[in-house]
Amino acid sequence: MRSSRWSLLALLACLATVVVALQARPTAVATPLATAPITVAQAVATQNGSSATVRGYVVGQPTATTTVIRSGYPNDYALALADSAAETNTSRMVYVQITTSFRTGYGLKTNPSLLGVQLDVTGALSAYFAHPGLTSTTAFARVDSGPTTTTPPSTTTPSTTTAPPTTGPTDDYYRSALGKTGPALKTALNQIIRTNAKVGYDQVWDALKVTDQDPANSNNVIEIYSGRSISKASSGGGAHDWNREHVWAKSHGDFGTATGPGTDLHHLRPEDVTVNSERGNKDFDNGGSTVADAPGNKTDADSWEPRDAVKGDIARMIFYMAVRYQGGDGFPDLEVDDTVNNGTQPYMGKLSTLRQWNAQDPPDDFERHRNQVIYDTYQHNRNPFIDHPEWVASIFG
Ligand SMILES: [Ca+2]
Ligand SMILES: [Ca+2]
Repeated sequence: MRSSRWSLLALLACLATVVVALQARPTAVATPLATAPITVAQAVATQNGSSATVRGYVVGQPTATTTVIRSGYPNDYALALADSAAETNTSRMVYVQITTSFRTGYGLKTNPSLLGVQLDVTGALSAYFAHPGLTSTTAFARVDSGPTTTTPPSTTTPSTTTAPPTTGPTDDYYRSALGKTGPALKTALNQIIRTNAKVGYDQVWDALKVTDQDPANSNNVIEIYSGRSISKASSGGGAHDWNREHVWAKSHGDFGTATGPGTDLHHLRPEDVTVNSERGNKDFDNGGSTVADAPGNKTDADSWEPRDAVKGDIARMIFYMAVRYQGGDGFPDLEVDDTVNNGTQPYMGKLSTLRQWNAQDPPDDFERHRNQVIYDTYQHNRNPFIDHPEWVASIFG
């Protein structure tokens, strides 16, 4: 045993040497440092999901695909970089997602004086706001503070804030709900989110092409259950076209496709026509057999279990609908209950399973981006449970 283990170690050591040698030969001669920053023009042209450090000037905050504002910043979530500090054409900008730990230092609401400053930002070259982007960012540095610094340039930053803000970026939006719990929180959130603008059912096609665009392929959307990336142009009624799935089944409350809950983008998603039909109006719960056209999903006679990556997304869509629709505005009062087989009643289950899914699959970038696009561009209301998943337990606990 001992000698065979040593032989294995020796073999691995040899392999490692060969691999290092193979890697070292081509790169040592001509390639610049792997960490050398690229230009914004290069970043715009290289939206393939790879990691890169992009050097550019801060030219504002993107709030929609073709909108970059230069004052009155709403939050610390995003900034735009360009190769020229005077750039105003959004097609020559890259939109940078500012991840949580960098918002205090690089968000424009907190740091408006960053406008015009040159930055190096490291992240993934993939779409943000349905626009060439740099997402899942892992490092920010001011270029004027030195090329190799890894510490924040505290001495060169003109400090206009005396204390770091302890508030979140959407606190203004949720102001009247903050600090509330249970039914009072639900009522306050309903008052905030029920004022949404509404889109017609025909407009949903075009909106989904933006809200659900594949971050890796701007010609495609991602189907919610199957997870497939499919051409935006393949929308329609054919067997494997994509169409408009009502995650809160429209028969549960019988609201149909009239403007209102039947066209509310917060729960409408692209899905394969055949899979959409298999899901039908089933409630959500664990269990069943695998769906042939959408592996990872399961179904039985009375329920549907989506793939793991969207379990929380589904739950938060259902909880949004229950809070947004409280009756009194011409639409049914939708509610979540702890059963399946709800049929045409204005209920959707199963509450205990949906709570679990919300906890096990927290909001991700795709979901947050989608919420922001609906807020910025279409309905001007938010899904509170994507911004505050902990509110599910407070209201539906
Ligand atoms: Ca998810
Ligand atoms: Ca309700």
